[in-house]
Order: sequence, then C-alpha cells, then structure tokens
Amino acid sequence: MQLTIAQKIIGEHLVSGKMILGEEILISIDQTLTQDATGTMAYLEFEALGVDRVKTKKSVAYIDHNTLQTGPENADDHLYIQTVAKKYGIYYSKPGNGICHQVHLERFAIPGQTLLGSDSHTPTAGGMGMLAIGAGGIDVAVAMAKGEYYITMPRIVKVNLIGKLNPWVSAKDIILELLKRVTVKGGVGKIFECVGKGVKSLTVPQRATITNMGAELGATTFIFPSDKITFNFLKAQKREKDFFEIKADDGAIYDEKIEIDLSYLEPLVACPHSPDKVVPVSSLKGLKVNQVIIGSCTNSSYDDLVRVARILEDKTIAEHVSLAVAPGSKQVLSMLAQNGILASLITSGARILECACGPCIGMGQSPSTNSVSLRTFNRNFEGRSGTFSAKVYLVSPEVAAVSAINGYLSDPRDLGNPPIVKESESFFVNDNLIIPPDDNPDKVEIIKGPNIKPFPTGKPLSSKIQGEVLIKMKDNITTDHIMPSSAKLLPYRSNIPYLSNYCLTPCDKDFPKKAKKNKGGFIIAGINYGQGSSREHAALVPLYLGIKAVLAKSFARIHQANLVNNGIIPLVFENLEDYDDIEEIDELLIENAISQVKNGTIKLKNLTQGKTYKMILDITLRQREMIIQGGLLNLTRLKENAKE
Ligand code: MIC
Ligand code: SF4
Repeated sequence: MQLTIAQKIIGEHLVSGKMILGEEILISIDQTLTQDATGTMAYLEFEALGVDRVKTKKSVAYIDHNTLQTGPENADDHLYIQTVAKKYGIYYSKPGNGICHQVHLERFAIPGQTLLGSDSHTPTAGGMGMLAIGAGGIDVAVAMAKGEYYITMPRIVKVNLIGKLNPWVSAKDIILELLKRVTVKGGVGKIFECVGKGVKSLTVPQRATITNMGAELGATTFIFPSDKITFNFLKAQKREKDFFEIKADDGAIYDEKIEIDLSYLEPLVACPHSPDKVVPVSSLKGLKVNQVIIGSCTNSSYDDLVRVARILEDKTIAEHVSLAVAPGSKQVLSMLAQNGILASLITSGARILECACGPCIGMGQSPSTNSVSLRTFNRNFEGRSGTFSAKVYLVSPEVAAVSAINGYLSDPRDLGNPPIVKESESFFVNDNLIIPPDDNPDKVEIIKGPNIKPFPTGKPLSSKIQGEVLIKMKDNITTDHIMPSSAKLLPYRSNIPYLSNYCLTPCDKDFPKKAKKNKGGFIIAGINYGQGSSREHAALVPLYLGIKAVLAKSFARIHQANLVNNGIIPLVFENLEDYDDIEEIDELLIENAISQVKNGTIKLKNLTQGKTYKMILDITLRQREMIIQGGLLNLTRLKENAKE
C-alpha cells in the first residue's frame, strides 16, 4: 500500500489501534521536549506519576520563556527543572542556549522519529521530517513516564508546492498564504504534509518556519519529507548519522489536497489580531510603524538573521522606530558574532536581545499605547504583546528589516535585487549549555522554590452537575484570553491559586470573582475555543475555580485535550442556534452525568428558561473514562494500581 510520510511514521510507531480516520490510536514517542513556562507543571505531574526514569530515547528540558528574572520565581523554577532533569534522565538546555524549537531542530530532531512537546509550536521539527506534536504538560509527563501518546488518527492533507519563490518572497509568505486559505480553525484534526517540486527549493530552516505555524492552523502537525537538503543540514550540524530518508510513496492517498504555486506568491502580512487576517504587504504600504521585532521560533535562524543583517548593513533604522532582534539560539548568536555580521545589526540601531522567546510571549519590549508593531513571530492575538491597544502585524524578516529602515510598512521588492545569502555549509557546534542527566539519580536532590505550589487535581464526576453560566464569549477565544501570559504573570506558572485571579479577565475582569463566589459554574464560547498555546494552565485554573463544563460551538485540539485531562467536560452544541439562546446567569443542570458522559450525548437543562439542549461530547471512550475519574492523572494511577 502506498503511504504518506505521516502514515509511514505513525505506522512504524503504532502501539495499538488501527490507522483509520477518526479512530484513537496509541503511538510510541521517541523524544519529548518541555519549556520552562509549561515545564514546571509537567515535571510536577511527572513526579506525581512515581516513575524512576524517562522511558523515551531522548527528553530535553529547555529554559527559554521565563528568562526575565524580576524576582526569584523564574530562577527558582529553572533550578527545579534542572534538578528534576538531572535525576530523571532528561537533558537540560540552560537559559541562554536558545528557543526550544530552534535548538531542537539544530541539535536533536531526527527524521522519521516522533516528538511530543509541551509547546504548541513543537511541529517546527516537522521541517526535519519528524512527526512532532504539541500537547499539554500532563500528556508530555505521561509520554516521558510511559513512552506513549494517544492521538485520534487525523485527516492527511497534501500540500503540493510547485514553482519557485520570487526574490524577496519567503517561507513565511508560504505559511501566511496557507493561513489565509485554511484559517486558524481549518487545520483541526489534520496533518499537513508538503510534497512537490517546490519542496526542493526550501532549506530546512525555511521548512521549519512553515511547519512552526502549523500550530496557527490548529493542525495536529505539519511535516516535510527528509531528503538531500535535510542530509546537508544535519551534516552542517555534524549530525549526519541522524539522517534517515523519508518521503511519501508515489500514489499515496491523501484525504485533502491543496496546491500552492510559489511563483505566484508576494510578500504578505497578517493583520491584527489573528494570524489568518492575511493581505499583501503592497496593499498596506505606507502604514507607519513604531516597533519592529525580529526573532521567535518562527524566524530566528542563522540564515534569517544574516539576510536581515545584509539589509541593515550601512543603514540606520528610522528615527521613530525601535528595532529589537532576538536570535533563536546560542549557535545563531555566536555565528553572527564570529562572522562580524552582528556588528551590522548593532550599528543600524537594533537592540540585541538574549536568545529566548522574549517579546513573543510579552517578556519585555511591550510596544507603546496604540502603536503599530511589526513582528516576524507567529501570533498577534490582542494583548499578547503586553499592550492591549497595540496593533501587531506578522511579516517575514525581509519585510521587517526593510520597514525598520523606512519607518513604514514596505514592500521589499521596491528595492531591486535582494542580498544573496547562501545556505550555511557548516554551523558552529558547541553543546556546552546542554547538561546531560546524571547516571546516579540517587545523588541528585530536587530543589523546589517557595513559589511552587501543589497543582489541583480533578475529583471523580458526580451524578449531578448544576451551576450558573458565568461568561458567554465569541468565536476564536485564545488561551491568551483564558490564561493571560505576560512578564508579570508568567513567573506564577507553578502557582495556580495566584493565576486564578486573572482567568479570562481580558473578556470579563470580574470572571474570577464570579467563579469564586459561585464555587464554579459553566463557560460558554463560540467556534475554536482555546486556540493557540498548549498551556494546560488554561484548564488547570478553571478546574481550580470549580468549572465543571465548557459549552462551545467547537474546540481547538490541544485545549480540548487539556480540559479532558483535567476532568472538565468539553461540550459542543448539536444545534448551533442554542448558543444564541443561553444567557449569562442562566442556571444549567446535567442530570445522571456519569451515564450521560458514558453515552456521549448529553441533555443539558436550562432551568432559568425551562428548555433542554442536546450537547455532543466528541471525545473517545478512554477520554470519557478520564472525565468520570476526574482526569488523566487519576486514570493513569488507577490503571497502574490495577496492574500491581
Ligand atoms: C506560546 O507561544 O503561546 C507559548 C507561550 O509558547 C505557549 C506555551 C505556554 O503558554 O507556555 C505555546 O505555544 O504552547
Ligand atoms: Fe516562544 Fe513565541 Fe515560539 Fe511560543 S511562539 S515558543 S513564546 S518564541
């Protein structure tokens, strides 16, 4: 049988189940990654599973998000993660070594293998031909403990790339084009797979820019074949032994097809406040720009920054523009320094930031009130920059650099020929900031700072669920709305009681108060509820606040899994008009909850209006059992106890 790339990797890793669309399957996980903002919780959960050592081939703990240390909290979390990593067999990438996805691509990703990461942009490693999936912390904890992960067999979408990019058009424009066509909700339940002649014209970092933003499509993951170009990249990283060729068979059958002719693309820009509000840069030419930031896991590779430096060489950025550059890794920054290219960036006026997520997650560089910020990042959700009134536009590094000089959004094609940047034939390899685990775990003491508080765990489902509608929201609510993240809040990722005071406050500043007063209740939302980040805090905090169920028109994949993992019921309206019917403060009731959850269709009574709605519980049998037991941790422990 002719197979696609994803089918081949899934087939090789299948532990149980059948590769039939929509069926739940269990796959083995070769590698995991965590970052610090989700990692502290993931390792607390891992510890709660009571395992001696990780079961994966390689697990890596990165410190890249919470690097602004304005009190002891972040540094305490780093120390906790460092000691846990050493004890349980996990490699530890120190702060300063770079953004997890960039470093993983450089140093660890292996074609044909599986990777589960507690960060939604884990698909970045798909640029290397790896099946790389983002998940909540507890899923990654279980994958470390057991070496396995459940997925629902996704639809596989063939993205046929034909033609070649024109000068000044970049990989970022390919994924922005796809976002324009597919939208932020269009990728749910799908794996995107790039094939076609156009693939050969893209380097591994360019492919990774595309797969990185698979997260913005809501996709399960995004993957490229591994070929000669992959081999050359691995060789340049002194890792040619990790090469494994993988490509789709001729005649492989896909569930959907999309074709993009690269030669038709032009520089694109995603407008505020969604990565799919994409228009040509040429249509917004002249928009005054106050801030430009180049970096993030999407566009911070060495080749990206060399291109930027060449554009900025001998130029000065516009008087009213603040330009910041955050290289993706220590490797990138050291090479820019060694080659002298860093000087062009500094001389032009760029503020060089450490190799970390930084402004992408609101860790500094928040723009001024009502300003326009141009970023090479992947997300431009309202308020994510730390400035609610700012308008963030997403562009390629080329558009960003040219616009920083001009002071207004510029189409780089107006400049004539672009600088020629050759693909790197060798990278500067020095893994001195990657600390291997200890061979003797007993020697290692785990150090937990005072800000690390116990996390809430769900209780087994009761037979009657009753409460008030605490909030009713529109479509496309992001996890940045549910559990905002900023330099002020990120240090509390291991302190759920503190974070609970900010839950859903961008939508209703009184939500935490209402939830606490009512001892929980129901949340109502529109389409694609919970898009964006993998942060399980967007479920742990509602659990802490007593939320029993979320009623939505549809859910984003990772957030739905996080709700279920924490015993919160994700219900979808069978009749979408019922959403219009329900009002805030209506009193809702689910009777015989346990048997209704087992059956998967739920009758929800609106006691205030005297009506009954039909709700769908679109989750697997195993997940229904999880809800009944009060979450994944309870279910895993129960199964382990049954074995003993
Ligand atoms: C993000 O880009 O939103 C983050 C911050 O990397 C998140 C993880 C988190 O919230 O810690 C993600 O993408 O999963
Ligand atoms: Fe970090 Fe931004 Fe990438 Fe998230 S999207 S991992 S915050 S750089």
